[in-house]
Amino acid sequence: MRRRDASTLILAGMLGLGRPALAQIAGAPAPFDKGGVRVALISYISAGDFFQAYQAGAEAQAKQLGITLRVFPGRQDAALQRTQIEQAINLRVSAIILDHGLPEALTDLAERALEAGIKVIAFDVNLNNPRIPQIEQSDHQLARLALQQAVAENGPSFRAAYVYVAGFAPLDRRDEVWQEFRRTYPGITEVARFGAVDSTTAATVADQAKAVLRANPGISVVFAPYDEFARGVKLAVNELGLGGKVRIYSADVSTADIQEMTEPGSPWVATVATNPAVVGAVSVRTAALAIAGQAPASPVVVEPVLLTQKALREAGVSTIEELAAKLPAFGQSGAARAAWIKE
Ligand code: SR1
Repeated sequence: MRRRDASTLILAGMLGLGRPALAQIAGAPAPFDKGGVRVALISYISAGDFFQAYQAGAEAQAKQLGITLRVFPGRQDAALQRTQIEQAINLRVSAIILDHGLPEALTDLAERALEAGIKVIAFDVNLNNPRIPQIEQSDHQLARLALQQAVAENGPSFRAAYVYVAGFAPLDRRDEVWQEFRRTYPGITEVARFGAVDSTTAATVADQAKAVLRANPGISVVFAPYDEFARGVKLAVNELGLGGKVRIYSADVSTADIQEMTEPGSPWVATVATNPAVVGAVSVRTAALAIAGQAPASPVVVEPVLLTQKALREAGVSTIEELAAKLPAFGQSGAARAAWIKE
C-alpha cells in the first residue's frame, strides 16, 4: 500500500468479496490506522435546515476520517429512537452519536451501549453521565446575544411573545437566559408563550403565532430561539400585516433563513447561530477521539455568532457558504481537534 504523508487518507480498496472498504489514516491512533471504523448517528429530529446541515457536516467529516457513518433518521419519535439504538448496538458500531432526544427514553440504552464497549456521544441531550461527552452550541451565550440585541434595538421595556417547548436541552438552556433577562429587565413583559416541535414545526407555530398576535396587538418583540419557530412567527407577522410593528429574534441560520431575514420588510431582524455543518463535524470528531481513547473534556462547545439583518444586508451575504467565507469564526471550530484529524 502506498503511503503519502501522515495525514493522507488511504482507501485500502478492500472492495469485492462482500467486504466493506477499509479506510486507513497513516499516523493515526488505533483503530483509525487500520480503518473499518463504523459509527451510528441517531437523530430525534431529521427535518428542517438545521438538522439536514448537521447531518451533511457529520457525513463529510466521517468521510475524511474513513468512518462508515450509518445515519438513523428521526421522526420526533422516542420509541423509534430506542429501536435504532438497539440496532446500532447489534451492529457493534464503535460509537453512537445521539443527536437530540428525550433523556428518559435514552439513558438505559446509552448505558447498555457503554457496557457493550461502544462509545456514546450526545449532542443537545443531557444524559448526566460522565462517560458520555456532551456537545452543545453554548446555548446560554446564544440566548444572551439574541436578547442583548433585542434590548439594544427595543429598549429595556417591551411586550414580548416567547416561543418555547420544554424538554429539549438547548431550548431549556436558552430559557434559563430568558428568565434571567426578565429578572434583569422588569420592563420586559412576557405576554404570551407558545410553541411546538413536530413534523411541521414552522406551520404549527405560524398558526399559534397568528392567534397570539391577533389577541395581543401590543406585542413588539418575539423571542423565537429556533429557526423553525422564527419562520413560523414570520409567516404570521406577514400574514397579519404587522411587518413594521413586530421584530423577531431567533437562533440558527441556513441559506433559506438568510434569504428570509434579508428580504425587504422582513420582521426577522437578528439570529444567533453556529454553522450546523460544523457542529455535525465536531460531533463526529468527538466520537473519533473517544474511539481512539482521546475523548475531549465535556462539554465540547461550538460558539455561536450574532447575525443581524443589517449586517447581512450590508455584507451582501445571501448563502451559508458566503457567510462562512466572510466570517471565519462561523465557518470552523477548534473543538475536538487532533493533528491526525483533517477537517
Ligand atoms: C428542538 S431543539 C432545536 C434546536 O436544536 C439545535 O440546538 C438548534 O440550534 C435548534 O435551535
